[in-house]
Amino acid sequence: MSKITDLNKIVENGDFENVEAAVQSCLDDGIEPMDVLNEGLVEPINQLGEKFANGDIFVPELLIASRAMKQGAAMLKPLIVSEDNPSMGKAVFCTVEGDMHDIGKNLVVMLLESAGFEVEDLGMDISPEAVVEAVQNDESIKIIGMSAMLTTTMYAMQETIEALTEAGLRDRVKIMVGGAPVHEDFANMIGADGFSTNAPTAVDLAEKLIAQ
Ligand code: B12
Repeated sequence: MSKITDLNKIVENGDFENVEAAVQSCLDDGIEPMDVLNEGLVEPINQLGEKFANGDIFVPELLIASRAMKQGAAMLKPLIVSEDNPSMGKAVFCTVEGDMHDIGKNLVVMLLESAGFEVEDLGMDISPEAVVEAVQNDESIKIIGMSAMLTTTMYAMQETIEALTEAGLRDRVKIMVGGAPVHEDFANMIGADGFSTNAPTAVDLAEKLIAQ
């Protein structure tokens, strides 16, 4: 079995005690940190998503696998995010109110940081008011990124944009949105400035928005 397959199994089983050793073993074999992240850690989460959708596994299994994935990703972060990148600009990111999915958001944040953006990560289940407060408190914030993974919580993005408009802050920032249920028509409908489907294209989008 390859080292990546070993790591896949460890994440799938939520075996957080062994995840760091398995990540290290991949790195020792010369596998690039980004490949360890995508193929070793994210891929098993995607596969578990299919099993979850089919009713073959349930929330607890997803939760423990997610924890193992996050532990491995935390170990890779210093290898992916360079500290001495020139600043491309400041962004604030969150998963919207009511939503506890943060794996995708964390990946986008990690790649933005590696591309030279400074990112304030507010976390998950973040209210529109908290986003408004973060923008009010820091004039250097140029981009807001919002993630939603549930069809029920994606409308919290719209509420957040409305709250920013009411606070007179909408024109000061560019707003990008993403997450599995989010699509371009929805992004346009709620008045976002951009949308993308994955972390690398999210970086391209942020660079485009900051240049506008
Ligand atoms: C892991 C997971 C969980 C974990 C989350 C752990 C965590 N800390 O994140 C836990 C167990 C907590 C969970 C809970 C629930 N979940 Co869940 N979960 C998933 C699962 C399997 C994977 C999500 C994931 O991490 N994918 C991997 C990452 C890398 O991909 P991603 O999130 O899509 O992110 C990428 C892009 O979307 C994009 N992106 C993401 N954010 C942003 C932001 C910006 C600005 C941009 C530009 C791009 C961008 O870039 C990312 C990187 O490439 C999905 C299935 C799926 N196929 O998505 C279900 C899924 C999202 N969950 C679902 C459900 C139903 C639930 C629960 C309601 C289950 C329950 N009965 O309790 C709860 C809800 C809890 C809540 N209030 O949020 C459904 C949603 C259905 C729907 N239509 O709304 C899904 C689709 C599963 C399914 N098929 O039924 N879940």
